[in-house]
Amino acid sequence: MLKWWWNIVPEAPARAGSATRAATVIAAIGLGGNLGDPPKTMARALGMLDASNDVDIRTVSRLFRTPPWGKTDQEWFHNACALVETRLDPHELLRLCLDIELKLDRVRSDRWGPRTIDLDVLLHGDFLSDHADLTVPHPRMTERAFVMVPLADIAPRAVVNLQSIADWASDVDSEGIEALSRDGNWWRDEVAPAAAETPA
Ligand code: A4P
Ligand code: MG
Repeated sequence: MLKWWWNIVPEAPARAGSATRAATVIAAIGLGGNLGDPPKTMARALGMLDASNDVDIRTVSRLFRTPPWGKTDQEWFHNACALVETRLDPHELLRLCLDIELKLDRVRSDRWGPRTIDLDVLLHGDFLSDHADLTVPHPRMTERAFVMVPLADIAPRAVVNLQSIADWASDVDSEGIEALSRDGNWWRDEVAPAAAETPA
């Protein structure tokens, strides 16, 4: 438990662009969608992440229904966040997320447009990167209630951009956001163990 907090609340200077392969780190993943059956698709994505040998789901937030942000003329979203323990470096974790999105019929059209599933690497240990292919912390995450409210469920004391996630969550406009589950077990109910899928 302590190790997780150390990993997502860096106490040592972050090394830009570096990550340790051998050790496991805690990463935070944001999930969202507004096409098809988003809770089911998000649950399948979590099941596929957990089925990977290199990723274990540690904690999942409650499931939320959220008003569309950025491009507002589209259906409301479902959103959640998860903390995972992983041996994958940030690039490998992003690749796994993109593979899972493809398997779940993600089609890329408009930026910020409708999607069956979106998996964002929000945080990865103390890794920092501002490269367009992989920006960590995820760009604009602290401005978005659909990220900060679920993330505050599972990592309120983690610090991003000099402020705790709990404080970011109370700063953002969370009007309209509604919790649809009492706890973070919603995804286990959606995916029967027998239907567990592998990512590759
Ligand atoms: N990329 C760079 N860094 C990352 C990262 N940390 N995690 C690159 C994931 N991807 C990252 O992403 C485009 C490329 O960004 C990836 O190929 C990867 O190399 P994308 O998912 O195809 O594009 P996108 O999601 O349309 O754009 P963007 O800017 O990532 O949008 P967001 O930030 O994901 O926002 N409103 C509500 N209520 N709920 C939502 O979930 N989502 C969006 C999309 C807009 N409005 C929303 C929601
Ligand atoms: Mg995205």
